[in-house]
Amino acid sequence: MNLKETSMARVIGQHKQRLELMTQQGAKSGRLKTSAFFRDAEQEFPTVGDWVEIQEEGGLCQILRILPRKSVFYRYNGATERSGKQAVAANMDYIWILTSCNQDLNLRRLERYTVQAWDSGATPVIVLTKSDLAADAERLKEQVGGMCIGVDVHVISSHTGAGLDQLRCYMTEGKSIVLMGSSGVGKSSLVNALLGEERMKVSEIRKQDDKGRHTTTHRQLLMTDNGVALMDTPGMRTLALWDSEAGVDEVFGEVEELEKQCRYRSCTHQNESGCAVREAIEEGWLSVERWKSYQNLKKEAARIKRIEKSVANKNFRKIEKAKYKRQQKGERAQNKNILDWKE
Ligand SMILES: Nc1nc2c(ncn2[C@@H]2O[C@H](COP(=O)(O)OP(=O)(O)OP(=O)(O)O)[C@@H](O)[C@H]2O)c(=O)[nH]1
Ligand SMILES: [Mg+2]
Ligand SMILES: [Zn+2]
Repeated sequence: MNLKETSMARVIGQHKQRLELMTQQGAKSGRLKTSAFFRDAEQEFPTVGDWVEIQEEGGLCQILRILPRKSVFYRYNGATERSGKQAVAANMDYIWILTSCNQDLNLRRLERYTVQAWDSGATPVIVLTKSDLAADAERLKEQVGGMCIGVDVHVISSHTGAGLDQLRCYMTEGKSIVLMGSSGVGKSSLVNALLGEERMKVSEIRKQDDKGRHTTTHRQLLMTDNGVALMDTPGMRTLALWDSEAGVDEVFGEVEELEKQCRYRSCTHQNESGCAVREAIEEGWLSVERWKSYQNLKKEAARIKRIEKSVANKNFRKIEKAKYKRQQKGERAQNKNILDWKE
């Protein structure tokens, strides 16, 4: 039995194997306890924002387990993750999806983020940054609002401070907020503006194409004076969805409703008569882009579901194999005992 005292800590940063923790005694380094995390292929690792149980040993914190999460933002990252999915942020209340007014507005990318955000269990909020550079920020806001029904949209500038008060409404004690969006949209600038100090490094975007320089390289959780956790993240190049069928339904509710109104249940929306989808497109209610985006994301969600199943099967087989091996070993040991007894 283990009688050493354990305590709770929050993961505030991640640097390969080493995790940065906020403990009751301040910031400390932590490592995963091997027997708790590396025996079972299905065991997930902690991510930034996670609450964990730790045990201190000679100044080093050993992480024993992840406490239950109230939300988790996953993305598909089959290239590096053993389970295919990567937990990017845990226990967030809000996911601020940033896009800048001076770049081409990419509604499809916003949809993708919003889908995945709804699926995480946190509430998505869209933040249009750099309003000081936009000729007509309000029109952009309308355009975005029309696409993301049920999601709050705010227009802000970290340089002039415009709109920041709207964001402070989300920042009540105990809340956790993660900032996401492409490199250069101004995530770190916004974190600094809200903290009132230059905590995160910021750098100029490239003149030739307005793209960012991937200045922030780690996810980092920072605390404000009034007890709010703000997470800065590196700009993601791509966001591949993970298990987001429910999120797709949430973001494309009106398209799903249309599909239900087609005359035929199995309508392919190609050239059947009484197709509500085609009608809506012809009448201008539904844009072709949004319809295509819906189909793409739906397909992608289904594909990921298949991958998820096959990963689960593979893990299941691995576990069964290990169980079988242990059983055999046990039997051998038992046989040996019998022999011992006979002798
Ligand atoms: N004009 C204007 N520029 C801004 C604003 N916010 C950020 N910027 C500029 O945009 C550039 C990129 O800002 P960052 O905060 O580094 O962007 P980021 O999203 O953190 O980028 P990565 O860390 O690379 O993902 C910098 O030159 C900022 O000064 C704003 O409100 N107005
Ligand atoms: Mg940054
Ligand atoms: Zn149809």
